[in-house]
Amino acid sequence: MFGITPSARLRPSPFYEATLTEGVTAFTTYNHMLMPTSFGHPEAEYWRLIQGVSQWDVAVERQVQLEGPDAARLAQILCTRDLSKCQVGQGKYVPLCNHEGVLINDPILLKLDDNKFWLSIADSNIWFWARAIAAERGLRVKVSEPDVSPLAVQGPKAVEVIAALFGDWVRDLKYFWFKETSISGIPVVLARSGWSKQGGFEIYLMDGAQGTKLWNLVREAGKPWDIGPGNPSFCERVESGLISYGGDTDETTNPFEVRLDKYIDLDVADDVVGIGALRQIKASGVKRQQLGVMLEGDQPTQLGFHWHGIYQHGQKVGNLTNCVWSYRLQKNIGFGLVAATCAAGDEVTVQKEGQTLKARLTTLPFI
Ligand code: THG
Repeated sequence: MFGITPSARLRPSPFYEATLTEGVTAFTTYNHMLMPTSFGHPEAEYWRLIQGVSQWDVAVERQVQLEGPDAARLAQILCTRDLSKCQVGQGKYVPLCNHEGVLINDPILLKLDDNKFWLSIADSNIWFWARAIAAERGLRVKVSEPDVSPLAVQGPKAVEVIAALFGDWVRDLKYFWFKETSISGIPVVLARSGWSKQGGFEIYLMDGAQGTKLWNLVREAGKPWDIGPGNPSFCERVESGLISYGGDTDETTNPFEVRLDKYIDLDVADDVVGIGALRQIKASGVKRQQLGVMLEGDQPTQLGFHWHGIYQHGQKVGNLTNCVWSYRLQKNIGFGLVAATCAAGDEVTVQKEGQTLKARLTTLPFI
């Protein structure tokens, strides 16, 4: 294998040193940063998330801060979900679309104040986008990138670790809600969120100089529950049906095609970017949909990471956008972005370098 050369341009996470100490063995790049993807024991790391508690460096989920008298207007103009009832201290999962209704990011929006929001972004440049839209619309808002870096604590025992660190009040925190607080003098935002369906929290570190200190505090507090290092789990998120922007989407994918309908409010104001296009797409009918794909056979298959074709009755009907061996189902599973004429239960084939693999379409999530 090959190495990666860290540089200031590939911005180091405040938890970078701590993850090296933990024995990180692989990274991916995301938002011009490095994110750990393995600590060398993939199956053990998976079961720790499913049965215990795991801590993750997800500083790559950068914050785009909107601040000023028009911050709320800009947030709504950027998001195709109605934010009028969003309260201070509440987070929401919000699709962002371009003018054609194509999904360009799927952040979590945090409302810190009536005039201050964070977009906790997936892997695309929303700083440019927010600044350009704000300037074009003549809005009084400052778009900046604050010194904020999330550390996720995920798994069924996460609540115990977070309660040990912050107190029992965290047990009552509702999903996606958050609170500004501090721990051992480190300023943080504590949110109930995270990119898994195993439950958990995210601690948004607000002082990049204290990453190792925060990492070690969580590590110590988690000892009674056998906490260990991990990362967003490819296997768990596929089993749980969570989409990966840029992995399961391409430059033509709209949010209806990838099951984000419930996060779209077509009756928001006409000045919301992409809403006109989304209304038209909805009216004329969506042409593709996302379904589960379960391959035949019970041995792990390495499919590689580009989109393979999915075929039915000799015709190409779509693409397999990811595929992973499911430890819980003992099957190879993935997401299909397939024609609207396909249905769960249909038999299809996946083409892999001349090989034909039999598969069945399923509903999502798998588990
Ligand atoms: N945490 C933070 N920022 C992030 C992510 C995160 N930014 C990028 C990326 N992840 C955003 N994508 C998602 C996608 C799905 C969810 C969270 C972030 C999620 N979805 C639940 C679901 O689909 O069932 C619940 C959504 C709901 O019902 O409101 O949790 O992980 N800080």
